[in-house]
Amino acid sequence: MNNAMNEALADTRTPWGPEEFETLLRGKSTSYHIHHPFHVMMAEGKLNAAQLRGWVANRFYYQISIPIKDAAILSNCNDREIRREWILRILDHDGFDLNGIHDEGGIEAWIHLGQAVGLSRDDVTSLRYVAPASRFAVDAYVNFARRQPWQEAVASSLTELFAPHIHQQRIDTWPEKYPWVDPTGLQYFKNRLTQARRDVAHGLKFTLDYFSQTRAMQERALEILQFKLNVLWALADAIMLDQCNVQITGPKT
Ligand code: AHQ
Repeated sequence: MNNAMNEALADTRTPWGPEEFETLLRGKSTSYHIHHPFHVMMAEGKLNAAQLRGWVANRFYYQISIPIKDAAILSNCNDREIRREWILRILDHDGFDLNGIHDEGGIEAWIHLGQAVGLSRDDVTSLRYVAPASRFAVDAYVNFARRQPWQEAVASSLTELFAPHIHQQRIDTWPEKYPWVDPTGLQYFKNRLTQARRDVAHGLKFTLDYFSQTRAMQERALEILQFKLNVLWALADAIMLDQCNVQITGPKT
């Protein structure tokens, strides 16, 4: 356990009750990237085809980094019960063949989203269209999970408290705003509606319990959530800058 965590454990102030702590966590929804100008433009149908393609191509780097992030948490976590739950997140993204059940996984579904908006598989998987600042934002999240105590990395995943809203918004708006997009590409967002809710049920229960040992630890959990909200906001900044300056015409290598 690092020094910051030890100091937080020593705090003698009365912690917030679970309801108040959860309300404070959920109150950070105002910083969620659904409010970012780029996502507002997307929901309003104001992105052109190249900008929508650019978003899908850039976000692929986030998608392939999630299982790496989750594997970092597993490698730091000495609690078998937590690992039994957390490993499901890797299977959700990488897919699996288990006891005759095949699941292509979310990374493959995101490649299909790329094809649905007119990118080739290679356009997406080559990462040639991922802006440097997009990589920087995503790498900050993966390195946080590698270096911080696994309990803190669990708390950082709680931006997914707000994810069902943005997934549903895309499912609801793209068919009308972007009718040229093959609707089967939206399957990724549909899958996340249930997966995110399962993830949040587990991550929130753990966070409300573990970080309620002291008020300082609860304040640390809010700080961690704000860090991850900033990661998502910075990723949207990167994509917006990338897509407002340069259309997808040439590789970024
Ligand atoms: O597709 C997303 C996803 O698989 C995850 C995992 C989770 C995490 O571990 O941090 N967060 C997350 C998110 C996904 N999609 C984002 C979006 O806007 O499509 C939202 C993001 C999140 O809210 O953290």
